[in-house]
Order: sequence, then C-alpha cells, then structure tokens
Amino acid sequence: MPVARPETSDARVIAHVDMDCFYVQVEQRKQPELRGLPTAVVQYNEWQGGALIAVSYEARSCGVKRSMRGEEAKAACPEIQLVQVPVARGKADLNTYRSAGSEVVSILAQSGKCERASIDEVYLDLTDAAESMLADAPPEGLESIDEEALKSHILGMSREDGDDFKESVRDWICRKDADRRDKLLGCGIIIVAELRKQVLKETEFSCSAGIAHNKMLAKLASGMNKPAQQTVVPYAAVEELLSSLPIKKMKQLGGKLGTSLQTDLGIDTVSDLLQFSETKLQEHYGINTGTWLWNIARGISGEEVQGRLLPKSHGSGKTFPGPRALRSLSNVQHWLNQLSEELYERLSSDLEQNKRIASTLTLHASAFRSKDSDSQKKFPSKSCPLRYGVTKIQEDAFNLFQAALREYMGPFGTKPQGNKKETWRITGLSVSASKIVDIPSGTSSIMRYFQSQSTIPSSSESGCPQEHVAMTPSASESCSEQKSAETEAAMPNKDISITDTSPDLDNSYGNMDMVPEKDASCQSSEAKEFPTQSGTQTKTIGRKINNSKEKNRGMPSIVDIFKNYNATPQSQQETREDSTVSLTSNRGNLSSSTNHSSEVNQEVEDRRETEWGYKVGEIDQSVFDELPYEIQREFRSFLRPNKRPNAGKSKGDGSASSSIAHYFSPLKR
Ligand code: TTP
Repeated sequence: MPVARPETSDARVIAHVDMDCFYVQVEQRKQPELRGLPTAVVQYNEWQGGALIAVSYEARSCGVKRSMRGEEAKAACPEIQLVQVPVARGKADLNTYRSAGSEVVSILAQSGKCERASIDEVYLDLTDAAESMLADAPPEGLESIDEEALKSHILGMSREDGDDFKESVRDWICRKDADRRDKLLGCGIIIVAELRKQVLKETEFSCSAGIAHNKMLAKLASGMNKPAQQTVVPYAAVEELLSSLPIKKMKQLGGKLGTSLQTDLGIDTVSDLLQFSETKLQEHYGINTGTWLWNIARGISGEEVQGRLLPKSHGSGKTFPGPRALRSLSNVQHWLNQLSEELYERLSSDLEQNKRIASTLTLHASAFRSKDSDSQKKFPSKSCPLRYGVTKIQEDAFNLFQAALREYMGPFGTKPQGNKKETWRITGLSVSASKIVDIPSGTSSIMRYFQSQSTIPSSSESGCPQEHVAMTPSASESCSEQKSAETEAAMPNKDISITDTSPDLDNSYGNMDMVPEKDASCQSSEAKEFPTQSGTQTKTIGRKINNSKEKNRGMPSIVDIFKNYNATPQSQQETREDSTVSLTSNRGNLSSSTNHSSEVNQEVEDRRETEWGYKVGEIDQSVFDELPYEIQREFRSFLRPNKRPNAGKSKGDGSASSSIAHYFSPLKR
C-alpha cells in the first residue's frame, strides 16, 4: 500500500537529538586524555570488571558491546579504558550525567519548543524557526551552506563519495521546485547542523540527530547514522524507511502488543502491517489501538513535542542481583533509606532551583519467592502522597514496601523470616517522586516550610504534627501511614492512601522509547490551572481537608495552593473517568484527545489482568532510564500502546492533530 502524499500546507519540522555514547563523553570531558581511546563506563559493581553501560565508538569498532562485562571487554580490546560510574550511598550517582544533559538542553531549548525525553535525548519542534528561515533567508538564497549540513544523510538519496554527495545535498536543500514541506525540512537541516555545532562548541559533546515531520520518524532517523551525524526523512522516503523495519523496532511495539502482532497476526515488519486494513486491526485490538497501528504503519503520528525542560519525576533505584538479593526487612529498610535520601536531595534542589514540588511517592521493586507456585506474580508498585522531609520519605517508602510485600506474599506470607515456606528476595528497589508542579509565585514561604519540615526529627513526624495537616491534604492522608514498621507489618492491609502503581512503561530504552504524554498534570505551565477537586475528591480526602480547615487559618496562600492542587488520591486517579476529568480540566484544548486516550485505556484494560493500576504519564523517560535495569525489564512486560493523545484523530476528523496526518493520509482509491 503506497504511503500517501502530503495534502496540506501545514508542515512540521521535528528533530530528535541524541547524544553519542553519552556517559563516555562525559567521562572523557572530565579526563581529556581518554579522548579518542576505546573507552567504556562500567557499573560500580566490580564483579568480572563491572557491567558496561556506555561504550565509545572506538571501543565498538574493536568489538566491545554494552552487553559485556569489563573483563570480557578487555579480552576483546586490551587497550580499552574502563571508567567506573561515580558512586554515592553505595550506588551509581548519575548527577554528573544529569547536569551534563541539562547543559545540552539549555542550548537546544533556545531554538524552539524542546522536550527533554531522557538523560541524553531531546525532541525539538523547529517548525517556527524553519518557517522564518524559509520566509526571510531561504536556503537557495544563501551564499554558502555549512559543511555540517552538507554532510547530512537524506533518506532516499544515493550517497556518493567525495564532494559529489555534498553537492546533491546542497541541491536537495536548495530545490526551488520542492514541496513546501520538504523545503522546510531543508531549513531544518541547516538549523540542526548549526545547533549540533553549537552543542559541541559549548559542551564538547557530539550528538546525532534525526529530522522529519514527526517525532516517531525523527527518532527512527537519529539512530541511523551515528556518531556525530544527522539524517533527514523526506516525505518520499517514509514508506521505504518504515516498510522493512522489524515491527518490534517501532515505538511502543517493543512489548506485548508487538509480540501479539507477531504471533497472532504473523506481522514481522511494518510492510506486513500495511497489508492489514484498519477494520481488521480494529477487530483484533479495538478501535483506537487498531487505528493507531494503521496510522503508524504509514508514518502518521500526531504526537506533539511537549515543551518540557525539567523532568516530570525524580527517581532513585538500585539492583541487588544474585546472591546480593535482599532478604530481610532491615536490609530493605537500609536501602530504602539510602534511596530516599538521594530522592530527597533531588526534590530539594528542584524546589530550590525551580520552585517545584512533587506530590506522589512511588515504590517499585522486583522480587522473587523461593518456593513460588506463582512465579509470574509481580511485586506490586505502590504510591502514596509525598511528604517533604527525608525521614518522612524514608518512613513512607518503607511503609509502601511493606504494604506491597503483604500483597505479594498473600494473606499468609507476612512473616518471611519465620517461615521457611514463605521466603522472599528483593532484587531491585526504587523510589520515585512524581506529579511535580510549580509553586505559584508569591508563596515563597512554602520554601521555608519545607526546609523546616525536613529538619523535624522522625519521632515528631510519626506524631504527624498539626501544621503538616494544615499544609497539605497529602500530609494529612499520610499520617494514616505513620505507624512503626513492626505495627505496619502486622496490620491488615487497609491503606487508604497507598495505591498500586505502574510507571510510564512505554518510556524505556530501545524499542520502547518515547511516548506521547497524555497526562499533562505534572507540567508546570498547566499546573496552576488545576480545578478545584469537588468532582474528583474521594471521601477520604474531602474529610481530611475539612478536618484541617481550622489549622489553615493564617496561611491563605499555601492553603490555596493545595486547594487548587491535584490532590486526588491515586486510587481514584486510576479510574479512566478521573483520568479524563483531570486531563480535560487541566488542558482544555486536549479534551478530545484525552477522552480518546481514555478509551484506549479502556481497551487495554479490557485485555489485561487488573493486577497493576496504571498511572498515566507519571514517570518520565529520564527517570525510568535511571531505575535499575532489572526493574525496567520487569515494567517493560506491561508495555502497552495506550498513550497516544492524538491517535485515531489523524484522518481528517477535523481535530487540530490531523494536520500532520494529512501528509500521510491514504490515497483514496
Ligand atoms: P543510550 O542513548 O542508549 O546510548 P549511548 O548514548 O551510550 O550511545 P549511543 O551513541 O548509541 O546513543 O544511553 C544513554 C546513556 O544512558 C548511556 O551513555 C549510559 C546510560 N545507559 C545505562 O546506564 N544503561 C543502559 O542499559 C543504557 C542503554 C544506557
């Protein structure tokens, strides 16, 4: 089936910028003597030389792969330089890499709408910049075009050696008779080349980029020619780019849905997928998923660049593989304390630097049971309202863990140490903070509040001091969780504020990279527009707020923050209706797409066990990247393509999102 030609004049220029062997470059900047040498960054665990997590291109050309351990890498490439990842609190400390990523983001963000997609990846919407260039200084009028732009790979164009291919690239960029949308891409080539040079100059980091009409195509293209190169996807090349692509390589098809396409429908490549009618796909996967599949096979994706420079969440995690698996509550608590400390450090600097607060604390873990009749059972993720203060987070994280453990072990398994039949092992732990919003301006006193709160000793926290209740409904809710660990473990499972959670699973490495973000509620710009919660409060929250009314006197500004703040407990937000209400209210302009997404959720929900509550868009790529890989792997198995704000809206339904889709909409036969 041919890919449709563009039909409208509304074109977008999207770039996906991906740093090359990022951690290695960061280490090489620290130690310039390593530049040009085969180098790899290894995990702090030194067993067999440590696992490789980033490999330089020089090392790759000697046969070193990321799947290797240090010793293996040395065998393949004796001159390889192994640099250990920085360590703090007995675990990898990614702060250096995080800040290095921020340096890049701050440069790229000057060019247009910028979305930080992971620790080293950024999407840019360069449409405005390209439009301006086309209007004011079109490429054909330029005296010369930068060499970096001329080195671009243009899909569909045969690349000859020497200067010839550069001439071809120049001709392509400067074609007077080109479709306007390809002309815009030509401008995109020049802009991105310039940006990449600027990043290199200012940070010393090289990066690669993909330039196309939507995020999906740009992302596919950016990895095609690495390192330090850029690849462009003209309209005419979309079909070729996609058709031979293994289905599992498509964004969001790396998980269960991709597997189902393979096993149930015999679809191995996008070309195979093109053979299926939209109706057929809808029959198998429901209306929205079916339409979405039909669209992506044709390069149609209405996913917007989000305009987000700061992470949507923060996380800290660690794995405990093999014999290091944790087997006692005290060990778990020890590590949760470390992780919570790191998390709080990041929350504090976010609060200080960006005036943002997070409201949900989530615990994820991976585990196994020694005598497991139900080996497939996942350790449930749990979340609760987040209370500022390191000891508070530590306590809450441990309580969440115990609640999850009770559920994992079942009604008779709460005494792992005393009963040989009921042992458990924890192989990965992480805590994350999400639902981050701006503090409204004029409420700087809250900073002092949080600072003082963090210094309150844990005993008083357990007593749940009244001012905490006054400050936030979350805090009041969390008081119910402030029991000692021992009491908690012995209690029946009746947590009001603890809920099952699953992270934004689609946001992971490899095939399952970026997902459209359906839940805009953690974005600062919209956060101030949270509606009052009258329609969405649960009984519990409503009661807590009323109870705390008295204590709110004298602090109207802070009370206002939290009155307008999305304090809906997770249990309620898990329902599709709430997700729709929340999104519609927060982003009125997206109401139709969120309703649609909600339907997608419904479909997916219908097809799966309800073991995990699904938290839409709560944890973003950068945080997910930082979680222990064991945990990431576990979550990937839950991957579903249910986060497409505009999926199914792209076939001339009159919605705003249809413009891009029109380029690729199918030819009428
Ligand atoms: P990637 O962008 O996947 O890879 P990369 O930047 O090292 O190399 P490439 O040039 O192929 O893009 O990951 C970014 C960083 O994230 C990487 O430098 C190290 C870290 N990382 C891990 O810690 N573990 C992993 O399994 C992966 C994939 C990445």
